[in-house]
Order: sequence, then C-alpha cells, then structure tokens
Amino acid sequence: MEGYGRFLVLLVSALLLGFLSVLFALAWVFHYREGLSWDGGSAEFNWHPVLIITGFVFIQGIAIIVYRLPWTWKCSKLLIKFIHAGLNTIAMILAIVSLVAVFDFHNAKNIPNMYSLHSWIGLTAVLFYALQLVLGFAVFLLPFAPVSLRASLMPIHIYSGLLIFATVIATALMGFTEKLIFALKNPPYSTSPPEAIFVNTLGLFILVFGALILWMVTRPHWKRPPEQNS
Ligand code: ASC
Repeated sequence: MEGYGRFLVLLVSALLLGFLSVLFALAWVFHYREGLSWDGGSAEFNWHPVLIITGFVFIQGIAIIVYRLPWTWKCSKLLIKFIHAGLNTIAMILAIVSLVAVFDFHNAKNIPNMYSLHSWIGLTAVLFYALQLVLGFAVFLLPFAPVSLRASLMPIHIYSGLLIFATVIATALMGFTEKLIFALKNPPYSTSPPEAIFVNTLGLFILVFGALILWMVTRPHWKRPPEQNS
C-alpha cells in the first residue's frame, strides 16, 4: 500500500481524537454538569451529547473507514460490509436513544421542541441516516440487487454518507454553542469560564476528527484493492 505509514499516523490520530472526544463528553457531563440518569431532569438530557459523540460521531467515523484498513483487505468483502452495517446500526440506535432523552427532558420541563436550527438539521440528519442504512442494507448487503444497480447507487451512497457525517459534526458544534449559551449564566459564556474553554476544545477535537476521517476516505490510493472484492 502506497503511504501505509502516513495512513497509520492519520488513523491513530483520528482514533485518539475520537476516544478523547468521548472522554471529554463524559468529563463535561460528570465534572461540569449533573452527570447521567434517566429522571426527566438535566442528567437525562446529558445522555444526548454523550451518545451523539460516542455513536454518531466516533462510531460512525470508524464505520466510514473500515474498508480502508489495510489488514482487512484479506478478509471477505461481505464480512467488512457486515462490520460497516453493524457499526452504523449501533450508531443509529445510540442516536435514537439520545433523541428520546432530549424530547423526554423537554417534555418533563415544558421546554419547546424542534425550534432551533440545531434540532431541524439534527433530526433531518437522523432521518436521512436511517434511510441510508435501510437502502444500504437492501442494495449492498442483501444478495438481490443486480450489479448494475449497485454500481449506479454506490456514488450516491458514498456522497450521502459523507454529507450526513459532515452534517452531524456541524450539528454537534451548533449543539455545544446552544448548550453553553443556555447553561452558562453566572459566570456567562462571554467571560470564557473553564467549562466554556473545555467544551470549545471538545468542538475542535470533533471537527479535526471529522477532517481526518474525510481525508482518509477520499484518498483514491487508500481504497480497498478491487481484485479483493467479492
Ligand atoms: C457492492 C459491492 C461493490 C459495489 C459494486 C458496484 O455491493 O460489494 O464493490 O457494490 O459492485 O459499484
């Protein structure tokens, strides 16, 4: 593989950033916020950033690059497809639970739903992700679709997958901003208290994680070799 060393450096950097992002999300809710529980209060809301960052950012990012891991190239393509679909299914489940946590918290506290740009784009991303998962399963995993249909839908599958992933990251960044403006009152966000710096840093980690994943997955020379396809 051309540039194997460079690929490994990018991969390890992305995995470290992704892992650190999950740790930061947990540190945010446990150190600065109310922790995690399922009680209709703020600790229930806190599942939202934790599960989105774990599932919809980190696990989805790994799902995107599984075909590019050189040591999987000797495995059957079908096995890697199952891993890709399985990771995306786990991410979908975590995203749904994270949405239930938000709606449940809002309804318990009489906070309006679905008014912010974060909520519009975020819910749209989850709906398109579900569609992408069902279509991907039906066309590329089940053995029924003809190769011509697979070939014509593959560029759309790749484009929409990457668009959803980038949109999820943009939506997470909007969510951080929203939450910090809502939650930091005394001292306010505008005075850069430690929590603000911490969560801004988490936003930068997620952005760079996404940038690394998108770079790795768009380099043509790091594609799974076609002769290994099944
Ligand atoms: C698949 C698969 C591919 C593509 C190809 C069409 O299901 O394994 O490599 O679709 O057949 O682009």
